[in-house]
Amino acid sequence: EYKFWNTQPVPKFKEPSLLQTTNGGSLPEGPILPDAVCKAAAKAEPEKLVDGFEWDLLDLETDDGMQELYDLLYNHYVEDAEGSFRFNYSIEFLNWALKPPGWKREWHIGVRTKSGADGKKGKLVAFISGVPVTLKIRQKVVKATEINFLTVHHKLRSKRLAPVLIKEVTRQCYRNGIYQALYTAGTLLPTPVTTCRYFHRSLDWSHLYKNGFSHLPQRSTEAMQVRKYFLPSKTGTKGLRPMKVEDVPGVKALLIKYLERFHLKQEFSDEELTHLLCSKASKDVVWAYVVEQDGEITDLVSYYLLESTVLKATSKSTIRAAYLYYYATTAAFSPNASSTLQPRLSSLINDALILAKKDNFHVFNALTLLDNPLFLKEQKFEPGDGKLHYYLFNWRTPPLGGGVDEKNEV
Ligand code: YNC
Ligand code: MG
Repeated sequence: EYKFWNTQPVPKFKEPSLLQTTNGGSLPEGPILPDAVCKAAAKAEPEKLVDGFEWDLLDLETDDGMQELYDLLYNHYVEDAEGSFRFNYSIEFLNWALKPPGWKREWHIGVRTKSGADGKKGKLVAFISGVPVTLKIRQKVVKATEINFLTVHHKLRSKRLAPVLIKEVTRQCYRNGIYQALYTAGTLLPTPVTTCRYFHRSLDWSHLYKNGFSHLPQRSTEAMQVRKYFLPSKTGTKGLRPMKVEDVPGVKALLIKYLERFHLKQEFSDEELTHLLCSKASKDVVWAYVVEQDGEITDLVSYYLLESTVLKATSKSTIRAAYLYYYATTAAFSPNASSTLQPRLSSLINDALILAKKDNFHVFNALTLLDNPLFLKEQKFEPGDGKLHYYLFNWRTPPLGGGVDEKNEV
């Protein structure tokens, strides 16, 4: 069990430090391995791959490089447990996600079959990526990497290539002076800092039903289901409009203040927030809206587009899903927040549903994080099968709370 992960600087399941609150455990919050130890461990060269394969840093500034990565993920990236759907990250999405301010080519790591006698590059068969991120974990600010898009070609599965990729991205982080990482996975590994459940809100129930994503509940009819998820064509919040670059300072102040209550969050510069919410790169990937009242930004809501391929469809079919992304509202800071936050958020999310429906999204997804449990039920989100575990690499902290195991369970 966990032959690889047991060798890595991650907390063991149920180690004393994680029970700090109950037994006053002795291990301190912070790095598991000191920076100097990591630095010394980082060799100058990557581990040698088995015969027939070689390392290659992808060039994601060229269309060919992007297309190659897109094709690998399209055919081999994350599927649901039944193998009915597979994420279809668009080239625009990958361009946005993998090249935020400060991105490094050394963190776009590919494995290829060896180039032929003609010198032509071999086929891309595996990938792992990292992007720079500044985290605030409780009171500590930590420069880290966000690891994502770990993929191994179906034919090379269960051959222990994943640990080799993880060790290589770790080496590349250590050599760049980064000793911590954040990552999420549907797979349970030692040891999540929190676990969230996915919730889904149908926007086009008929499409979801036809493609095997939604089921017809007993004692319901197709017409009843469609009616249940009906949405008006106009949004309700006064002053709601698309976010502009000029809104960045106001949105940043609002978002930072809103996120204060949570134990794990990202910190961003103006440049980073612009990239994430309203840049050339985020166009056709992220939809961000603000509410402006008397020249002040009082609310933010955003979502991103991620399609899934319907694998069991007879003809090419996709599900266009909106994923709830950053949001914030001044209602959270009001002295009577306990009564104003819930209704404000619920109407803000209802507007997001209306806007997404207009843009032909089929479903709206959200996790049980932030204040989401306050509106999920009222806005007709239903729990899915999937869970998402959040992990920190080389950082020890007591469980962060939130997620499915706590008050956030809906
Ligand atoms: C996973 N998702 O437990 P043990 S999420 C991490 N994340 O190790 P093999 C994973 N580890 O148990 P396969 C993992 N899935 O023996 C499996 N593992 O200790 C562990 N799927 O390796 C597993 N993408 O090569 C086991 O397995 C070992 O051929 C087995 O490859 C796995 O991006 C995988 O779901 C996931 O392409 C690549 O199944 C493959 O099965 C695949 O024999 C479809 O590996 C796509 C998919 C995962 C999406 C993601 C986050 C990845 C985080 C990686 C960890 C980063 C650590 C921080 C590094 C930077 C440090 C600094 C600073
Ligand atoms: Mg393998």
